[in-house]
Amino acid sequence: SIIKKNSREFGSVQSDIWFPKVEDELDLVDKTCIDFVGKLGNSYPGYDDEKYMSWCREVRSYPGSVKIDPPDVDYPADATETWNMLYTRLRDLHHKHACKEHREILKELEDLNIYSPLKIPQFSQVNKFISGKSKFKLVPVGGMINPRSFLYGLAYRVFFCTRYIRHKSVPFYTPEPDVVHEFMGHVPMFANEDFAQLNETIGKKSLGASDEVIEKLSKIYFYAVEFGVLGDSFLGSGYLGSSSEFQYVVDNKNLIRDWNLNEILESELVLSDYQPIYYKARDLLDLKRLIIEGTEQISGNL
Ligand code: TIH
Ligand code: FE2
Repeated sequence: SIIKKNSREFGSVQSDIWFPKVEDELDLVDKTCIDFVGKLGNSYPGYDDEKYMSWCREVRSYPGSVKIDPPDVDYPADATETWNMLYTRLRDLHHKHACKEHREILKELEDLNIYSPLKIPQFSQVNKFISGKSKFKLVPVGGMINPRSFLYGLAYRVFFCTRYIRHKSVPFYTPEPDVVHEFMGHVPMFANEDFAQLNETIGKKSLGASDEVIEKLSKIYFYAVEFGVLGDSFLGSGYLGSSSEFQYVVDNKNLIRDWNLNEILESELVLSDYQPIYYKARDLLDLKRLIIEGTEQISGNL
């Protein structure tokens, strides 16, 4: 189905670095992804499972566009089984520990039968739901896309999103984003307008920004959205989709510190293991305020 185009345009932003001035130009961004298969070689989970690897290659290669939803993915039985097993484990953790905004939307998605342990959600249905709530939409990419392009998407309320699933042999933690991470971690919060604004704020500051500012924005995004904590409940999509890291952070509250921009900007991102430190805000509005202030500070507008 053709999806509604948003009316954002950023033609007045001045920079020598190319960036999309209107939403359609998001189709022209560099879609280069981290090559985890190349990096890990035969220790990549599923490396010897030829059927799985060729299925993943095909799903990854679909050229996504902001103009149209992709056709539904045909998930093999193995994939749905992995989803079912992880969904069942995660749902329990979510009920107990996820922040209330996330929990409420997950319930709504289940009531509408968009989410179920029995089938992996499809972009067509999810986009209809979240675009009706916050105008955010998912656009498919082949893996963990480079940070600049990823942030450019957020400025237009576009979330570049993967569609393959981790291999069944190593299900509880993966360094790579996949449908479990996206749908159990990220997607529900896009139905929340404050969260949408928080993401859009980070995205707008990235348009035509220097590499240095992109790196700082990526760190803010990472510690807020991927691994953030709200008071004593949990928001970060990085662990909300990983049953092992979710349990780990719940059991290790001593690792959670108050939000500290300077510390965050000095830290190195950990992409392939549990986080050594997590940062918390009081609640979602507090986090949004911290993001607005933080992003203004680093892009020199304060
Ligand atoms: N580690 C996460 C998981 O197992 O679901 C995946 C990712 C977190 C952050 C980026 S990808
Ligand atoms: Fe993510």
